[in-house]
Amino acid sequence: MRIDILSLFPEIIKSSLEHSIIKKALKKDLISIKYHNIREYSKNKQKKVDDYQYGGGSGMVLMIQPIYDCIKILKEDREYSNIIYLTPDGEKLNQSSSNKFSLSKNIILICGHYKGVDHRIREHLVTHEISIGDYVLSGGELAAAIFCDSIIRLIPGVLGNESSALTDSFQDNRLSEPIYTRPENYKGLKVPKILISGNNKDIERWRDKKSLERTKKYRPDLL
Ligand code: 6GU
Repeated sequence: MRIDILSLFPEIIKSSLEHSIIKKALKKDLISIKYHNIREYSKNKQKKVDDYQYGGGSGMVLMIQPIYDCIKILKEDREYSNIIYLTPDGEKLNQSSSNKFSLSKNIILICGHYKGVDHRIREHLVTHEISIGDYVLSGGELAAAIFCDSIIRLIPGVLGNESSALTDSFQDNRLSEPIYTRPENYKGLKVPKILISGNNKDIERWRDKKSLERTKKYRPDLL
C-alpha cells in the first residue's frame, strides 16, 4: 500500500508514524508513506495557500490550486481508489471502515487546516470524507496519523502475530477481555485464577463472558 499525505504540517504526521509497529511495516516495505507539503505546490509568489472566504465570515480557507495540482501530479503516476479528506463533518471512522480501507492499494489523504478547504475540492476531487470523532481538532494531521495507524496495522504481515488484529476490541463489535501478565500476585493484587488453570476451554469461556460484560457495561450501543 502507498499512502500520499497532503498537509501544511507533514512533520506532525511523520513523527507519529515513525515508531514501533508502523516503523517496522515501513522497513519491511509493506507500506510506503509519502508526505507532500501543500505550500510547495502553490503557484503564488509568496507561497500563499489560503484566503478569505467568499460571502464574508471569519477564518481562512485553503485554496484549491495547490491541492488540485498536487493530486494531478500524483494521479499521473498511479491510480488512487480513495482520496480522503479528513474533516470533523465527515463519516465517522470505525473498525469496519478501517478494515475496508486497509485493503486499498493507493490512498491520498488531504489534511485541512484553518476553516477548511475550498468546497470544490470536496465536490470534485475527494472520494471519502472521514472524521475520527465528534470533536474538533485544529487540523487534519492528528486525524491522518490515527487513520494511517488504524489501517496499517490491519495489513497482513504488519502485526507479528496475524491473529492479534482479529482479537482486537471492535473486530467483532465487542470490547476485548481483560488481560494480565506476570507477576501473578502484585502487592496482593491477584490475576484471576482461571487464567492460571491451564484449562483452555474454561479460559476461552471466561474471556468470552468478560468481553460481553465489558461491552454491556461500557459500550451497550455495540450490542
Ligand atoms: Cl478528521 N479533522 C479535524 N480537524 N477535526 C476532527 C477530525 C478531523 N475528526 C474529528 N475531529
